[in-house]
Amino acid sequence: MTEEIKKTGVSRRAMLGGSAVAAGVGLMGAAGMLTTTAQAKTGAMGDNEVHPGDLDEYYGFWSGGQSGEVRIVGVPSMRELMRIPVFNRCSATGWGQTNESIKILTENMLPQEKEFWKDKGGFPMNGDTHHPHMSFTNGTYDGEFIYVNDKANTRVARIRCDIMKVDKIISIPNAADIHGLRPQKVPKTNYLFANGEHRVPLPNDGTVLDDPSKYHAIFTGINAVEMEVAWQVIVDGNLDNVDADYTGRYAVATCYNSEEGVNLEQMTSAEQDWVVIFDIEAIEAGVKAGDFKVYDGGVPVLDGRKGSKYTRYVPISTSPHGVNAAPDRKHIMINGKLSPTVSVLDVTKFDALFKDQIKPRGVVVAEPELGLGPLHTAFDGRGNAYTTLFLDSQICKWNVNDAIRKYAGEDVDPIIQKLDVHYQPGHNHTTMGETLDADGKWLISLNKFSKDRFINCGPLKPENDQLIDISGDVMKIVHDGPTFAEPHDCIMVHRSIVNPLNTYDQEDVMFAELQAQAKKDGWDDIERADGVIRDGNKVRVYMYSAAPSFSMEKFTVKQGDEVTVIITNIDYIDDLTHGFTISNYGVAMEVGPQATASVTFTADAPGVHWFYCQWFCHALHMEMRGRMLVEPK
Ligand code: RUQ
Ligand code: CUA
Repeated sequence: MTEEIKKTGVSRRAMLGGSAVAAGVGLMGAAGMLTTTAQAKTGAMGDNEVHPGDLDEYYGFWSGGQSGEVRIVGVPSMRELMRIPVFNRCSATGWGQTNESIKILTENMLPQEKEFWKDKGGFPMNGDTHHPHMSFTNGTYDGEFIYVNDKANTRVARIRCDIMKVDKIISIPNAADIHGLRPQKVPKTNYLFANGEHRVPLPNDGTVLDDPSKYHAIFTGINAVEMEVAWQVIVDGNLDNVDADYTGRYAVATCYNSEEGVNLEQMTSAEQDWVVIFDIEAIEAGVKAGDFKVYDGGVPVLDGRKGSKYTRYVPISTSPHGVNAAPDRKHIMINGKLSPTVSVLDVTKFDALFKDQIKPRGVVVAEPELGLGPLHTAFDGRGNAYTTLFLDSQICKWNVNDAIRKYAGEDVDPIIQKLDVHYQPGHNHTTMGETLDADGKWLISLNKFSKDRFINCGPLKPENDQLIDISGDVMKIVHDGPTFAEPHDCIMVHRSIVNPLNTYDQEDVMFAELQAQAKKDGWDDIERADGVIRDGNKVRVYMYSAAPSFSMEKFTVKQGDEVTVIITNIDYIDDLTHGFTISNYGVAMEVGPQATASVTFTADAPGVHWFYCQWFCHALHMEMRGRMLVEPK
């Protein structure tokens, strides 16, 4: 037993200091380990090692930044487990190439976007993901969906957590460049709140150009169930980050450009910017009452500029950035960025603010000075907050109640510890910290610069995601995790909440269209669809795959035919993914166990073209191939 305790790292300090309960849990964990192998052996002070064969305790969902993807990272091991293509083109899975993914990428484009992309491949192939967030029920994660923004092309996507694939992508009309994105937390995620960061004319059709006074920033409420824009609100200034409260009634967004400037000097000239508080019920009532205009996309656009009943503007020192609702249900942190402060708003005062019973600044109940460049704040569920200090390259741990007492005039120092991180942190996150179940075990600091922390890979350096143990009284860095382009933000979700499938369900809606087509083409069961259907110059090639072969060893088409290959993987065991690549045709896709996938291309090049399975699936995987014979015209 002593040996086990040492391995899990239940330290003498944890045993003796403050938390007998924590030590008890640690011991239970150690005892449990003797009988179970496949469980997380971590969580005790300072030990993030997940031994070979053991599993992580948390799913981390990481934004992939300019790569346009979302990644799954095991926490605390910090092992990258999977990449989910979202707005990017993925060579491994065929995302952006299969008919199924192209449908998702294009079906909700705006008419003018369709027109713009018509001769450019049909849709953008880049994205800039910042903020992945899971759907909530009653203030905590429910394991259903991950939502993520695309700042580069003004879109929002949804990932299904049962298969870890995107099922919806929508374009946001009227707004420019979605940055802040947060789900409603209570009673459940009915809305996603999305900030259009940059101000543009409304409509942005060229009638207004170099006249910034006519530009607008747009706050969007998305119906998260249907994935449709429900309404939009015009605001003064621009919009940066957003969070929803724990009553379900309000959302709060930061504004860093109250000057409405278009260059750096103008944007930072005022001493005061603000946060905008949105009253969701009032907005819904305004929509019902018809108090809106319609521009692009046929969605109601309400006027939420100063003086509107839908919003309140709370002055905050210049250029606030992150917005973080605390798990105490009551406080929302506004991170100062150019001001060394975090402003603490009290949500229970918002009703009075909207009734004009108090002044806007009356909702501020603390404003501790923490250090230079506060960007984002995380929580441990024990009353402490952790704020990234970008310029100081530190995490500042502080006590929320002490900050409130100090603001009220008491002589207390809310700052508990400052920890150097490496370097320039943006977001930070705690395990379950954006929910009511914040458990205070781990903190991640997503550092923008890694400089000297890794061997030199050339002028472009990785970011550095540092894992920090916050389970004890003192923060301690336990791991440096290099990452590529650029995880602005992440969440860490206890693994008990996320339950993905091991194989696809053949009845899944995502296969419905292919199944209907197969029926029309004469097969009752797509699992047995095997043959070539010609329809003018359109050719549909059906086959199924079972390791190590495709049901079809060759098929023949004519040069110029539009060929659709539809493959069902009838293997039903875990981890048996096949693929379909046609050489020198730029065609490749993943076909997961029990999945059907399809790809369409024009058979321009005559001759013999081998197709092969590109996911190693069997000892005879190299032999899993066949020929496409293209007859010349
Ligand atoms: S926001 S740190 Cu999108 Cu801070 Cu990047
Ligand atoms: Cu099937 Cu490789």
